[in-house]
Amino acid sequence: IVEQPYLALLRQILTTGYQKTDRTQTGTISLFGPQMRFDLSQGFPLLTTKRVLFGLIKSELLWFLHGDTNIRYLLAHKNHIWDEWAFSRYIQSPTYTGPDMTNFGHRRLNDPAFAERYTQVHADFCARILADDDFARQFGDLGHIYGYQWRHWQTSQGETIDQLADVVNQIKTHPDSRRLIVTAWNPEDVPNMALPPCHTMFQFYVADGKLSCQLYQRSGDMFLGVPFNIASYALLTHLVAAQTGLQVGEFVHTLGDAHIYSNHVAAVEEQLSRTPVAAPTLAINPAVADIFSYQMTDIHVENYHPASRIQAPVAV
Ligand code: DHF
Ligand code: TMP
Repeated sequence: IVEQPYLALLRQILTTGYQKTDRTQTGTISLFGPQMRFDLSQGFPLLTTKRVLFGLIKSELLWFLHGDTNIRYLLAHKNHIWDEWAFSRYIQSPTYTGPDMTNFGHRRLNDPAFAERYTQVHADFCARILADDDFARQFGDLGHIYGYQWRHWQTSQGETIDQLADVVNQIKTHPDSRRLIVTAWNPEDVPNMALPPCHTMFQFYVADGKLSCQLYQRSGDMFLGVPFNIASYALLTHLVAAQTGLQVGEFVHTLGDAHIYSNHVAAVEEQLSRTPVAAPTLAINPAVADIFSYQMTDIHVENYHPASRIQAPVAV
């Protein structure tokens, strides 16, 4: 069962994790430095113990690959997973004159009247990002996050490094290289990001005609973010393998602070009570010329038979 390492880590954190306070004031149980390994030849690691919306993972990864950091592209694909971090910048700006949205992450959970106001202001915000170019430029952008660092890393000499194009070329020309690395963690630039990168750096490895990838993730929200991160890097590994004429090997997922938020514990217990089934498979259009040209319709999961969704609030 492909998702077994994920389920085992959830159990391990529940039983042996440390109680920790955190930036979002939610509270977590957490362990440091665990590792999960997924053999991509055994199936695509999209969880079956809850439905994970693959369309959101696909559009987020294509957004990174395009070097885009503006949520407008995500909204155009009905993807709202990054809204809160753009919204939070907007409501703190002088331009915003609507009802007080301070601390909206917690208040929308505890105060139904506020939640209703938030829903309206948030919907208006998204509609305006889509409709108004200037507004989108000003408030849709999350700053120098993944897409920017992967494709447009700025050097001290004023040059731009396309880390992703470089690494794909290196895999083709020097598959034995031990320097097949892409990093999103740019210490100088961290203050210019809506959220400092959680998936901070990844490395490729080629052996026996197979491409493997290891990710170092400094901070992992085990219930919400990590299922996305696993599927996203598995998909990236498949795309890079397709572009370099390799088969897929393993995805190795190493985490720093791996945590379950206190308000996700019941959801995690529900998920762990379920029995996983066979993983789906991935189908990619083989005719796409380069890693940057994939469109939504070029990528599909097949034979995905998950249990029902389990929803839980994201900590802002
Ligand atoms: N902050 C926190 N606290 N946790 C995160 O996982 C996280 N992830 C971010 C940005 N900030 C974060 C980007 N990735 C969801 C999944 C991934 C993600 C952000 C949010 C999420 O809420 N997933 C829901 C469905 C969302 C929907 O339907 O719109 C899920 O049930 O998987
Ligand atoms: P932090 O910056 O205080 O670590 O908060 C970031 C939170 O977001 C933390 O719970 C980890 C989570 N996260 C993921 O798990 N995966 C992701 O891809 C992103 C962007 C965030």
